[in-house]
Amino acid sequence: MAPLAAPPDTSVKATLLDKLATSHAVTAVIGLGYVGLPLAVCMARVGFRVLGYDVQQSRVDRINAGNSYIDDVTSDELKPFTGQGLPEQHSGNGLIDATTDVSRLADADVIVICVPTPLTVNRDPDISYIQASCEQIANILRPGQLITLESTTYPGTTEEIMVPILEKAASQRGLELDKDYFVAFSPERVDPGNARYTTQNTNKVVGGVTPDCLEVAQAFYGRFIVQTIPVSTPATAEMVKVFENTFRAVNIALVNELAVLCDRMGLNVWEVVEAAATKPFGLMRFDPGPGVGGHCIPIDPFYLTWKAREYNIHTRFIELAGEINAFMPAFVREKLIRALGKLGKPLYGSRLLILGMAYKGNLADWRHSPAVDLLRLLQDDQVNWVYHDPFVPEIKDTQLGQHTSQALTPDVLNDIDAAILLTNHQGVDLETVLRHVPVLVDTRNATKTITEPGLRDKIVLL
Ligand code: SAJ
Repeated sequence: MAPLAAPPDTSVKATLLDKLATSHAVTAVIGLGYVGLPLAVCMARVGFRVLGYDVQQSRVDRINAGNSYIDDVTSDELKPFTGQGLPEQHSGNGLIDATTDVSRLADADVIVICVPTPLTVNRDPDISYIQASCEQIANILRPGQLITLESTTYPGTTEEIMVPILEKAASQRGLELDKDYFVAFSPERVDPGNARYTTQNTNKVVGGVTPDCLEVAQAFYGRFIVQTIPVSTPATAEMVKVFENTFRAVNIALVNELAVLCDRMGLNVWEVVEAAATKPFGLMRFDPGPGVGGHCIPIDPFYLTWKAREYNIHTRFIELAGEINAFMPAFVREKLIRALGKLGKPLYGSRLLILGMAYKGNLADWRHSPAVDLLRLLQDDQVNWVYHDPFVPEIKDTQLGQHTSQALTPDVLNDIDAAILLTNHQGVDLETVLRHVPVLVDTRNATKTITEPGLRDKIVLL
Protein backbone atom coordinates (compact mmCIF):
# COMPACT_ATOMS: atom_id res chain seq x y z
CA MET A 1 0.00 0.00 0.00
CA ALA A 2 1.40 3.42 -0.98
CA PRO A 3 2.61 5.30 2.13
CA LEU A 4 0.13 7.90 3.28
CA ALA A 5 1.15 11.42 2.17
CA ALA A 6 2.41 13.45 5.08
CA PRO A 7 -0.22 15.94 6.20
CA PRO A 8 0.52 19.45 4.89
CA ASP A 9 2.67 21.49 7.22
CA THR A 10 0.35 24.24 8.34
CA SER A 11 2.79 25.75 10.83
CA VAL A 12 3.23 29.49 10.90
CA LYS A 13 6.73 29.07 9.52
CA ALA A 14 5.61 26.90 6.61
CA THR A 15 2.82 29.30 5.74
CA LEU A 16 5.24 32.24 5.81
CA LEU A 17 7.82 30.38 3.72
CA ASP A 18 5.12 29.65 1.14
CA LYS A 19 4.07 33.29 1.01
CA LEU A 20 7.72 34.27 0.52
CA ALA A 21 8.25 31.70 -2.23
CA THR A 22 5.18 32.85 -4.13
CA SER A 23 5.61 36.61 -3.51
CA HIS A 24 2.27 36.61 -1.72
CA ALA A 25 3.94 37.94 1.41
CA VAL A 26 3.19 41.58 2.13
CA THR A 27 6.48 43.28 2.99
CA ALA A 28 7.31 46.57 4.65
CA VAL A 29 10.37 48.80 4.95
CA ILE A 30 10.76 51.22 7.85
CA GLY A 31 12.97 54.12 6.75
CA LEU A 32 12.99 55.09 3.07
CA GLY A 33 16.51 56.41 2.80
CA TYR A 34 19.59 55.36 0.82
CA VAL A 35 19.14 51.81 2.15
CA GLY A 36 15.36 51.43 2.42
CA LEU A 37 14.30 52.80 -0.95
CA PRO A 38 16.67 50.69 -3.10
CA LEU A 39 15.62 47.67 -1.01
CA ALA A 40 11.92 48.42 -1.62
CA VAL A 41 12.51 48.55 -5.38
CA CYS A 42 14.37 45.20 -5.30
CA MET A 43 11.48 43.64 -3.38
CA ALA A 44 8.85 45.04 -5.73
CA ARG A 45 10.83 43.80 -8.72
CA VAL A 46 10.16 40.19 -7.66
CA GLY A 47 6.49 40.92 -7.09
CA PHE A 48 6.31 41.65 -3.39
CA ARG A 49 3.85 44.28 -2.23
CA VAL A 50 5.98 46.76 -0.30
CA LEU A 51 4.60 49.09 2.32
CA GLY A 52 7.14 51.88 2.70
CA TYR A 53 6.91 53.61 6.05
CA ASP A 54 8.68 56.89 6.74
CA VAL A 55 8.08 59.68 9.23
CA GLN A 56 8.63 62.32 6.52
CA GLN A 57 5.41 63.03 4.62
CA SER A 58 7.41 64.75 1.88
CA ARG A 59 9.29 61.51 1.20
CA VAL A 60 6.05 59.49 1.21
CA ASP A 61 4.39 61.87 -1.25
CA ARG A 62 7.39 61.87 -3.59
CA ILE A 63 7.60 58.06 -3.59
CA ASN A 64 3.87 57.60 -4.28
CA ALA A 65 4.29 60.02 -7.18
CA GLY A 66 7.21 57.93 -8.49
CA ASN A 67 9.63 60.78 -7.80
CA SER A 68 12.88 59.49 -6.29
CA TYR A 69 15.07 61.56 -3.96
CA ILE A 70 17.81 58.92 -3.63
CA ASP A 71 20.78 59.09 -6.02
CA ASP A 72 20.92 55.30 -6.39
CA VAL A 73 17.26 54.96 -7.45
CA THR A 74 16.14 56.92 -10.50
CA SER A 75 12.51 57.98 -10.80
CA ASP A 76 12.29 55.81 -13.93
CA GLU A 77 13.28 52.80 -11.81
CA LEU A 78 10.74 53.72 -9.14
CA LYS A 79 7.75 54.72 -11.28
CA PRO A 80 6.76 51.20 -12.47
CA PHE A 81 6.01 50.25 -8.85
CA THR A 82 4.25 53.31 -7.45
CA GLY A 83 1.05 55.22 -8.13
CA GLN A 84 -1.04 54.57 -5.07
CA GLY A 85 -3.93 57.02 -5.06
CA LEU A 86 -2.82 58.68 -8.31
CA PRO A 87 -5.05 58.92 -11.40
CA GLU A 88 -5.05 55.81 -13.55
CA GLN A 89 -2.75 57.40 -16.12
CA HIS A 90 0.14 56.81 -13.71
CA SER A 91 1.75 53.69 -15.14
CA GLY A 92 2.87 52.21 -11.84
CA ASN A 93 1.48 48.91 -10.59
CA GLY A 94 1.26 50.26 -7.05
CA LEU A 95 3.33 47.47 -5.48
CA ILE A 96 5.24 50.12 -3.55
CA ASP A 97 2.88 52.05 -1.31
CA ALA A 98 4.48 54.67 0.93
CA THR A 99 2.75 55.82 4.08
CA THR A 100 3.28 57.68 7.34
CA ASP A 101 0.59 55.54 9.00
CA VAL A 102 2.59 53.08 11.12
CA SER A 103 -0.52 51.04 12.01
CA ARG A 104 -0.52 49.73 8.46
CA LEU A 105 2.57 47.67 9.31
CA ALA A 106 0.10 45.18 10.80
CA ASP A 107 -0.58 44.03 7.20
CA ALA A 108 3.06 43.14 6.66
CA ASP A 109 4.37 39.58 6.87
CA VAL A 110 7.95 40.91 6.64
CA ILE A 111 9.17 44.15 8.21
CA VAL A 112 12.69 45.43 7.46
CA ILE A 113 14.12 48.17 9.69
CA CYS A 114 16.40 50.60 7.80
CA VAL A 115 16.59 53.57 10.15
CA PRO A 116 19.60 55.79 10.93
CA THR A 117 22.04 54.91 13.71
CA PRO A 118 23.89 58.16 14.42
CA LEU A 119 26.08 59.10 17.37
CA THR A 120 24.99 61.31 20.25
CA VAL A 121 26.84 64.60 20.89
CA ASN A 122 29.05 62.58 23.25
CA ARG A 123 29.80 60.20 20.35
CA ASP A 124 27.89 57.32 21.96
CA PRO A 125 25.58 55.14 19.84
CA ASP A 126 22.12 56.58 19.36
CA ILE A 127 19.83 53.59 18.75
CA SER A 128 16.70 55.55 19.55
CA TYR A 129 15.38 55.11 15.99
CA ILE A 130 15.84 51.34 16.25
CA GLN A 131 14.10 51.28 19.61
CA ALA A 132 11.22 53.42 18.33
CA SER A 133 10.79 51.12 15.33
CA CYS A 134 10.75 48.05 17.57
CA GLU A 135 8.13 49.63 19.82
CA GLN A 136 5.99 50.38 16.74
CA ILE A 137 6.36 46.82 15.50
CA ALA A 138 5.58 45.44 18.96
CA ASN A 139 2.22 47.22 18.80
CA ILE A 140 1.24 45.38 15.64
CA LEU A 141 3.08 42.08 16.18
CA ARG A 142 1.05 39.04 15.11
CA PRO A 143 1.61 35.42 14.06
CA GLY A 144 3.42 34.97 10.77
CA GLN A 145 5.82 37.89 10.80
CA LEU A 146 9.57 38.14 10.05
CA ILE A 147 11.29 41.20 11.47
CA THR A 148 14.79 42.00 10.22
CA LEU A 149 17.10 44.81 11.31
CA GLU A 150 19.50 46.25 8.69
CA SER A 151 20.76 49.39 10.39
CA THR A 152 24.44 49.31 11.27
CA THR A 153 24.76 48.91 15.04
CA TYR A 154 26.92 47.41 17.77
CA PRO A 155 27.03 43.62 18.18
CA GLY A 156 24.29 42.64 20.61
CA THR A 157 21.63 45.16 19.60
CA THR A 158 19.27 42.61 18.04
CA GLU A 159 19.27 40.18 20.96
CA GLU A 160 19.75 42.67 23.80
CA ILE A 161 17.45 45.48 22.66
CA MET A 162 15.19 44.41 19.80
CA VAL A 163 14.12 40.95 20.96
CA PRO A 164 13.18 42.01 24.53
CA ILE A 165 10.95 44.79 23.18
CA LEU A 166 9.18 42.33 20.85
CA GLU A 167 9.06 39.55 23.48
CA LYS A 168 7.36 41.88 25.98
CA ALA A 169 4.49 42.49 23.58
CA ALA A 170 4.47 38.91 22.33
CA SER A 171 4.09 37.42 25.80
CA GLN A 172 1.03 39.61 26.40
CA ARG A 173 -0.55 38.11 23.26
CA GLY A 174 0.58 34.54 23.68
CA LEU A 175 2.98 34.80 20.76
CA GLU A 176 6.24 32.88 20.77
CA LEU A 177 9.47 33.85 19.05
CA ASP A 178 10.53 31.13 16.60
CA LYS A 179 7.01 29.71 16.48
CA ASP A 180 4.80 32.68 15.70
CA TYR A 181 7.32 35.31 14.63
CA PHE A 182 10.93 35.38 13.48
CA VAL A 183 13.80 37.84 14.01
CA ALA A 184 17.12 38.32 12.19
CA PHE A 185 19.88 40.87 11.60
CA SER A 186 21.09 41.42 8.06
CA PRO A 187 23.45 44.37 7.55
CA GLU A 188 22.94 46.74 4.65
CA ARG A 189 25.93 46.96 2.33
CA VAL A 190 24.88 49.91 0.21
CA ASP A 191 27.76 51.85 -1.25
CA PRO A 192 26.09 55.12 -2.27
CA GLY A 193 26.94 56.02 -5.86
CA ASN A 194 28.34 52.59 -6.69
CA ALA A 195 26.71 51.59 -9.99
CA ARG A 196 28.54 48.24 -10.12
CA TYR A 197 27.56 46.83 -6.74
CA THR A 198 23.88 47.32 -5.91
CA THR A 199 21.50 45.96 -3.29
CA GLN A 200 20.54 43.13 -5.64
CA ASN A 201 24.04 41.88 -6.51
CA THR A 202 25.85 42.36 -3.19
CA ASN A 203 26.08 39.24 -0.99
CA LYS A 204 23.80 39.54 2.03
CA VAL A 205 24.99 38.37 5.45
CA VAL A 206 22.11 37.03 7.58
CA GLY A 207 22.10 36.10 11.27
CA GLY A 208 18.89 34.60 12.73
CA VAL A 209 18.01 34.55 16.43
CA THR A 210 17.26 30.84 15.90
CA PRO A 211 17.84 28.38 13.03
CA ASP A 212 14.21 28.79 11.94
CA CYS A 213 14.60 32.58 12.02
CA LEU A 214 17.69 32.21 9.82
CA GLU A 215 15.82 29.93 7.42
CA VAL A 216 12.92 32.35 7.04
CA ALA A 217 15.21 35.39 6.67
CA GLN A 218 17.31 33.63 4.03
CA ALA A 219 14.14 32.59 2.18
CA PHE A 220 13.08 36.24 2.13
CA TYR A 221 16.37 37.84 1.07
CA GLY A 222 17.16 34.96 -1.27
CA ARG A 223 14.16 35.96 -3.39
CA PHE A 224 15.78 39.16 -4.60
CA ILE A 225 19.46 39.24 -3.62
CA VAL A 226 22.09 37.28 -5.50
CA GLN A 227 23.41 35.34 -2.49
CA THR A 228 22.71 35.16 1.23
CA ILE A 229 25.59 34.40 3.61
CA PRO A 230 24.28 32.70 6.77
CA VAL A 231 26.15 33.24 10.04
CA SER A 232 25.53 31.67 13.44
CA THR A 233 23.99 34.60 15.33
CA PRO A 234 22.67 38.14 14.87
CA ALA A 235 25.65 39.44 16.88
CA THR A 236 28.00 37.82 14.38
CA ALA A 237 26.19 39.58 11.54
CA GLU A 238 26.29 42.87 13.45
CA MET A 239 30.03 42.43 14.03
CA VAL A 240 30.63 41.64 10.34
CA LYS A 241 29.16 45.01 9.41
CA VAL A 242 31.01 47.16 11.90
CA PHE A 243 34.20 45.30 11.00
CA GLU A 244 33.67 46.12 7.31
CA ASN A 245 33.34 49.82 7.98
CA THR A 246 36.09 49.90 10.61
CA PHE A 247 38.36 48.26 8.06
CA ARG A 248 37.72 51.18 5.73
CA ALA A 249 38.08 53.84 8.42
CA VAL A 250 41.42 52.41 9.61
CA ASN A 251 42.87 52.06 6.13
CA ILE A 252 41.76 55.52 5.12
CA ALA A 253 43.41 56.84 8.29
CA LEU A 254 46.62 54.98 7.42
CA VAL A 255 46.83 56.62 4.02
CA ASN A 256 45.90 59.99 5.52
CA GLU A 257 48.75 59.68 8.03
CA LEU A 258 51.00 58.78 5.10
CA ALA A 259 49.89 61.99 3.37
CA VAL A 260 50.96 64.07 6.37
CA LEU A 261 54.32 62.27 6.54
CA CYS A 262 54.93 62.59 2.79
CA ASP A 263 54.18 66.30 3.07
CA ARG A 264 56.91 66.66 5.69
CA MET A 265 59.32 64.54 3.65
CA GLY A 266 58.63 66.33 0.36
CA LEU A 267 57.24 63.14 -1.21
CA ASN A 268 54.14 62.93 -3.41
CA VAL A 269 51.73 60.66 -1.52
CA TRP A 270 49.64 60.21 -4.66
CA GLU A 271 52.63 58.80 -6.53
CA VAL A 272 53.29 56.47 -3.57
CA VAL A 273 49.68 55.28 -3.46
CA GLU A 274 49.46 54.81 -7.23
CA ALA A 275 52.66 52.79 -7.32
CA ALA A 276 51.76 50.71 -4.27
CA ALA A 277 48.43 49.88 -5.91
CA THR A 278 50.30 48.09 -8.69
CA LYS A 279 50.97 45.27 -6.24
CA PRO A 280 48.61 42.55 -7.49
CA PHE A 281 48.19 40.95 -4.07
CA GLY A 282 48.21 41.85 -0.41
CA LEU A 283 47.27 45.49 -0.84
CA MET A 284 43.91 47.24 -1.22
CA ARG A 285 44.06 50.81 -2.52
CA PHE A 286 42.82 53.69 -0.42
CA ASP A 287 43.34 57.38 -1.17
CA PRO A 288 44.15 60.23 1.18
CA GLY A 289 41.57 62.99 1.42
CA PRO A 290 40.39 66.06 3.33
CA GLY A 291 38.66 63.86 5.91
CA VAL A 292 36.01 61.16 6.07
CA GLY A 293 32.34 61.93 5.56
CA GLY A 294 29.04 60.16 5.12
CA HIS A 295 26.85 58.48 7.68
CA CYS A 296 28.88 55.29 8.02
CA ILE A 297 32.65 55.48 8.07
CA PRO A 298 33.01 58.37 10.53
CA ILE A 299 30.36 56.84 12.78
CA ASP A 300 30.09 53.04 12.68
CA PRO A 301 33.52 52.21 14.16
CA PHE A 302 32.55 54.11 17.31
CA TYR A 303 29.64 51.75 17.83
CA LEU A 304 32.27 49.05 18.28
CA THR A 305 34.43 51.25 20.51
CA TRP A 306 31.47 51.92 22.77
CA LYS A 307 30.50 48.23 23.07
CA ALA A 308 34.11 47.16 23.65
CA ARG A 309 34.23 49.24 26.84
CA GLU A 310 31.68 46.80 28.32
CA TYR A 311 34.46 44.19 28.07
CA ASN A 312 37.18 46.55 29.30
CA ILE A 313 38.72 46.61 25.87
CA HIS A 314 40.06 49.98 24.71
CA THR A 315 39.92 49.92 20.91
CA ARG A 316 42.93 52.24 20.54
CA PHE A 317 43.39 51.36 16.87
CA ILE A 318 39.87 52.47 15.96
CA GLU A 319 40.08 55.62 18.04
CA LEU A 320 43.47 56.56 16.60
CA ALA A 321 42.06 56.12 13.10
CA GLY A 322 39.19 58.38 14.03
CA GLU A 323 41.57 61.04 15.37
CA ILE A 324 43.70 60.97 12.21
CA ASN A 325 40.70 61.21 9.91
CA ALA A 326 39.20 64.00 12.02
CA PHE A 327 42.55 65.88 11.84
CA MET A 328 42.57 66.05 8.03
CA PRO A 329 40.52 69.28 7.69
CA ALA A 330 43.11 70.99 9.91
CA PHE A 331 45.87 69.60 7.69
CA VAL A 332 44.11 71.02 4.63
CA ARG A 333 43.98 74.40 6.42
CA GLU A 334 47.74 74.14 7.00
CA LYS A 335 48.33 73.46 3.30
CA LEU A 336 46.14 76.43 2.46
CA ILE A 337 48.08 78.76 4.78
CA ARG A 338 51.33 77.70 3.10
CA ALA A 339 49.89 78.02 -0.43
CA LEU A 340 48.60 81.56 0.22
CA GLY A 341 51.77 82.44 2.12
CA LYS A 342 53.89 81.67 -0.95
CA LEU A 343 51.80 84.29 -2.78
CA GLY A 344 52.36 86.76 0.04
CA LYS A 345 48.74 86.50 1.09
CA PRO A 346 47.42 85.71 4.56
CA LEU A 347 44.68 83.15 5.04
CA TYR A 348 42.94 85.66 7.29
CA GLY A 349 40.26 87.46 5.33
CA SER A 350 41.10 85.70 2.05
CA ARG A 351 38.50 84.86 -0.60
CA LEU A 352 38.19 81.13 -1.18
CA LEU A 353 36.43 78.94 -3.74
CA ILE A 354 35.37 75.58 -2.33
CA LEU A 355 35.13 72.96 -5.09
CA GLY A 356 32.80 70.24 -3.79
CA MET A 357 30.54 70.18 -0.74
CA ALA A 358 29.46 66.50 -1.00
CA TYR A 359 31.31 63.97 1.17
CA LYS A 360 32.42 61.99 -1.89
CA GLY A 361 32.40 62.26 -5.66
CA ASN A 362 29.31 62.18 -7.90
CA LEU A 363 26.86 62.21 -4.98
CA ALA A 364 24.59 64.94 -3.63
CA ASP A 365 25.01 63.94 0.03
CA TRP A 366 26.92 66.48 2.10
CA ARG A 367 26.04 65.10 5.54
CA HIS A 368 29.10 64.85 7.74
CA SER A 369 31.12 66.20 4.82
CA PRO A 370 34.78 67.15 5.40
CA ALA A 371 33.95 70.36 3.50
CA VAL A 372 31.65 71.42 6.33
CA ASP A 373 34.30 70.51 8.92
CA LEU A 374 36.92 72.60 7.08
CA LEU A 375 34.64 75.61 6.63
CA ARG A 376 33.68 75.55 10.30
CA LEU A 377 37.40 75.50 11.10
CA LEU A 378 38.02 78.47 8.78
CA GLN A 379 35.36 80.60 10.45
CA ASP A 380 37.97 81.86 12.93
CA ASP A 381 40.11 82.94 9.98
CA GLN A 382 37.33 85.23 8.83
CA VAL A 383 37.62 83.90 5.27
CA ASN A 384 35.06 84.85 2.63
CA TRP A 385 34.10 81.74 0.72
CA VAL A 386 31.83 80.63 -2.07
CA TYR A 387 31.33 77.07 -3.24
CA HIS A 388 30.69 75.24 -6.47
CA ASP A 389 29.15 71.77 -6.41
CA PRO A 390 27.07 70.59 -9.37
CA PHE A 391 25.41 67.96 -7.15
CA VAL A 392 24.67 70.20 -4.16
CA PRO A 393 22.74 73.33 -5.23
CA GLU A 394 22.31 74.60 -1.68
CA ILE A 395 23.49 74.00 1.88
CA LYS A 396 21.94 75.06 5.16
CA ASP A 397 24.21 74.48 8.13
CA THR A 398 23.67 75.54 11.74
CA GLN A 399 27.11 77.20 11.89
CA LEU A 400 27.77 78.11 8.26
CA GLY A 401 24.29 79.34 7.41
CA GLN A 402 22.71 79.09 3.97
CA HIS A 403 24.78 79.12 0.78
CA THR A 404 24.06 78.29 -2.84
CA SER A 405 26.42 76.76 -5.37
CA GLN A 406 28.03 79.39 -7.63
CA ALA A 407 28.71 78.95 -11.34
CA LEU A 408 32.39 78.98 -12.37
CA THR A 409 32.09 82.32 -14.19
CA PRO A 410 35.02 84.77 -14.62
CA ASP A 411 33.52 87.32 -12.22
CA VAL A 412 33.34 84.63 -9.51
CA LEU A 413 36.75 83.16 -10.29
CA ASN A 414 38.66 86.41 -10.76
CA ASP A 415 37.88 87.44 -7.22
CA ILE A 416 39.37 84.31 -5.62
CA ASP A 417 42.65 84.13 -3.71
CA ALA A 418 42.69 80.31 -3.56
CA ALA A 419 40.52 77.39 -4.66
CA ILE A 420 40.31 74.18 -2.61
CA LEU A 421 39.10 70.96 -4.24
CA LEU A 422 37.44 68.76 -1.61
CA THR A 423 35.22 66.47 -3.72
CA ASN A 424 36.22 64.67 -6.88
CA HIS A 425 33.01 65.17 -8.87
CA GLN A 426 33.23 64.29 -12.56
CA GLY A 427 32.62 67.11 -15.03
CA VAL A 428 33.89 70.07 -13.00
CA ASP A 429 35.91 72.32 -15.36
CA LEU A 430 39.15 72.51 -13.39
CA GLU A 431 41.10 73.95 -16.30
CA THR A 432 38.85 77.03 -16.34
CA VAL A 433 39.29 77.38 -12.59
CA LEU A 434 43.09 77.17 -12.95
CA ARG A 435 43.09 79.79 -15.69
CA HIS A 436 41.59 82.29 -13.26
CA VAL A 437 42.71 81.50 -9.69
CA PRO A 438 46.25 82.02 -8.36
CA VAL A 439 46.40 78.62 -6.62
CA LEU A 440 44.33 75.45 -6.23
CA VAL A 441 44.77 73.10 -3.28
CA ASP A 442 43.75 69.68 -4.61
CA THR A 443 42.92 67.21 -1.79
CA ARG A 444 41.76 64.43 -4.16
CA ASN A 445 44.38 64.48 -6.93
CA ALA A 446 41.49 65.37 -9.25
CA THR A 447 43.85 67.49 -11.36
CA LYS A 448 46.14 64.57 -12.23
CA THR A 449 45.31 64.79 -15.95
CA ILE A 450 46.14 68.51 -16.17
CA THR A 451 49.66 68.81 -17.58
CA GLU A 452 49.81 72.36 -19.06
CA PRO A 453 52.79 73.93 -17.21
CA GLY A 454 51.09 77.28 -16.56
CA LEU A 455 48.24 75.44 -14.87
CA ARG A 456 50.19 72.60 -13.24
CA ASP A 457 52.35 75.17 -11.38
CA LYS A 458 49.25 76.50 -9.61
CA ILE A 459 48.31 73.13 -8.14
CA VAL A 460 49.17 72.19 -4.56
CA LEU A 461 48.44 68.51 -3.84
CA LEU A 462 47.48 67.15 -0.43
N1 SAJ B 1 37.38 58.07 1.52
C1 SAJ B 1 38.72 58.46 1.49
N2 SAJ B 1 39.64 57.60 0.94
C2 SAJ B 1 39.26 56.38 0.43
C3 SAJ B 1 37.90 56.01 0.49
C4 SAJ B 1 36.97 56.86 1.04
O1 SAJ B 1 39.07 59.54 1.93
O2 SAJ B 1 40.14 55.67 -0.07
C5 SAJ B 1 36.40 58.98 2.11
C6 SAJ B 1 35.31 59.36 1.13
O3 SAJ B 1 35.68 60.51 0.40
C7 SAJ B 1 34.14 59.67 2.08
C8 SAJ B 1 34.38 58.71 3.22
O4 SAJ B 1 35.75 58.30 3.15
O5 SAJ B 1 34.21 60.99 2.57
C9 SAJ B 1 33.48 57.48 3.17
O6 SAJ B 1 33.54 56.95 1.85
P1 SAJ B 1 33.10 55.39 1.64
O7 SAJ B 1 32.87 55.16 0.22
O8 SAJ B 1 34.03 54.50 2.33
O9 SAJ B 1 31.78 55.31 2.50
P2 SAJ B 1 30.26 55.51 2.14
O10 SAJ B 1 29.65 55.87 3.44
O11 SAJ B 1 29.94 56.33 0.97
O12 SAJ B 1 29.84 54.06 1.66
C10 SAJ B 1 30.15 53.06 2.55
C11 SAJ B 1 30.41 51.81 1.73
N3 SAJ B 1 31.58 52.09 0.90
C12 SAJ B 1 32.23 51.15 0.24
O13 SAJ B 1 32.12 49.97 0.51
C13 SAJ B 1 33.15 51.59 -0.87
C14 SAJ B 1 30.55 50.76 2.74
O14 SAJ B 1 31.57 51.10 3.64
C15 SAJ B 1 29.25 50.55 3.43
O15 SAJ B 1 28.59 49.50 2.76
C16 SAJ B 1 28.34 51.73 3.45
O16 SAJ B 1 29.03 52.92 3.44
C17 SAJ B 1 27.52 51.69 4.70
O17 SAJ B 1 26.40 52.14 4.63
O18 SAJ B 1 28.00 51.21 5.70
